[in-house]
Order: sequence, then structure tokens, then C-alpha cells
Amino acid sequence: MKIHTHHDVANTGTIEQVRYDTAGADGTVFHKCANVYVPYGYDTANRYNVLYLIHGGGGDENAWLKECDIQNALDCLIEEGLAAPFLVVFPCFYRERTPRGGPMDESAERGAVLGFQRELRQDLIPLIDGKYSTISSREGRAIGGFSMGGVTTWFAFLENLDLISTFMPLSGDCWYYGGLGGGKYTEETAQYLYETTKAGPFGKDDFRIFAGTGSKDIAYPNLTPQVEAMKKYTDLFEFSDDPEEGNFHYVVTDGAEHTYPAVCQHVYNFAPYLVKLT
Ligand code: FER
Repeated sequence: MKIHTHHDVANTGTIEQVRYDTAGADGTVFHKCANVYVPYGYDTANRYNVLYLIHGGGGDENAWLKECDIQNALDCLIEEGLAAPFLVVFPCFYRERTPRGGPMDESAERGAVLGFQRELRQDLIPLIDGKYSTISSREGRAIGGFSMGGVTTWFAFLENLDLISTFMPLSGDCWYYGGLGGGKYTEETAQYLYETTKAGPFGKDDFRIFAGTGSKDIAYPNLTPQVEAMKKYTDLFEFSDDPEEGNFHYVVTDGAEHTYPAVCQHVYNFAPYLVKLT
């Protein structure tokens, strides 16, 4: 695994804010903001891959940028030539900012990340493709996230596979059947992911999954059995330890816990494979 340690680079990207409105099911309009990492040297003569990177429970569009060194990790990846310059969009999956006070409400969180799939399709992806010079096809789009952002990523796989080709769930499992579903409803979850995808137009050469967590992460007991159960569906999920082979990957960092700095290392490690070198 490639490890990022902070070091200053000559050329740094910038963070921009994009604002947009999104309508709830009952028509209520919410005003939203997403941060966008624009790589150094961004030039509208080129077209860029886009990674949508989602925060964890209780977070917002600033969480990744505040809680870890992602901005320097992205600068380093690009300056070192490990990844072609790409855009990173940091949205907020909550409709309204509702900082979590008490214990996690599984059904509220699940509702928020599910609701976000429509916002991604109807509002955010069109906005980003309109405002930036993107590769505006599923091949040019990846989505990843930490914890509830990992849960969001699995729902994107189920709901938005026609728009996105590459998925990076970090320390989050698939909650289709309910909270912590990868651990609680392991076999059903793997079977649902398989059958739903199998029924659609996309085959194993059309998408890639890069999952990651840490051995001491609270999501490890939920994500690991789900990944293991998915491995048997080899005609769709072809597992390989080599990121260049197969379409399904899982990296567990020894001793790592449920934190942004820990999963930031997975972003650094997986980034070269998330976006095609152009
Ligand atoms: C998991 C996925 C998400 C998990 C926890 C979370 C315990 C989220 C926790 C939170 O937002 O507080 O598998 O395992």
C-alpha cells in the first residue's frame, strides 16, 4: 500500500464552492453547497475525471478537508505523476445541516444517503458537468466515501451505476436491508448486490470496486463479511489483490481505526486506479 506523508509541493490545487438548489420529494427546496478541489494547471482545453468524495455521519462538505490532509494528498498524487489531474467534489449528503447530537439514528442516516442518490443524479452531476470541463460519462466518474459515505457509495452502486463506473467504499458497508447490513444481513446483501446488477446492462468489465478499511475499524466486522460473501459471485465481482486485475479489491490496513486520516491513506493508494490516466 502506498502511504502519503505530508510534504509541501510546488504546485497546489484550489478549493472552490459551488451552490445549488435541490428539491425534496414534497417540493421543498434546499440550498446546498459542495466544495470542489480543482487541480493545479486546470485548463478547459482538457477534460477531467471527477471523484465524488462523501463525508461520514454527522459531517458535511467540509469534513474531509477539515479532518485530514486530503488536499495535500491530492496535490502530491498529481505532482508526483501518480494520477492524472482530476477534480474532487465534496458534497453534503444531508438535505439540511443537522449535526448529530445523540446516538446514531440508523433509519434517518439510511434515508439521507438514499435521498442523496436522486440529488446526485438530478442536481449535482449536471451542475458539475456544466460548470467544469469534465469527462461527462460514467467512465469519467468515481464515487467514494468514509463510513456513512461508504454506505452512500454502495447505494450509488445500486442506484447510479449508469452514471458512475468506479466505487470506493471506505469503512462503510451496504445498508440496503438495514443498518450495518453487511454484517447483519451478509448473504442477503451480497446476493442483492449481485442480482440487481446482473439484471441490468452492466457487466464486470463496466465497473470497478475499491473497498478499504482498517483491522481496528468499527466497520471492519460489517464490511469484511460482505466483501467475502460477494467474492463467490465471480462472474460479476472478480476479486484480485492486484488493483490492475479483476474489478473488485479490498485493502485492510493493519491496526487502523475509524478515522478520516486512516481512510485518507486508502484514497491516496487507490487514486491512481480510480481515474484513468489520460
Ligand atoms: C459501519 C458503517 C457505518 C459501521 C458504522 C457506520 C459500526 C457509521 C457510523 C456512524 O456514522 O456513526 O459498518 O459499523
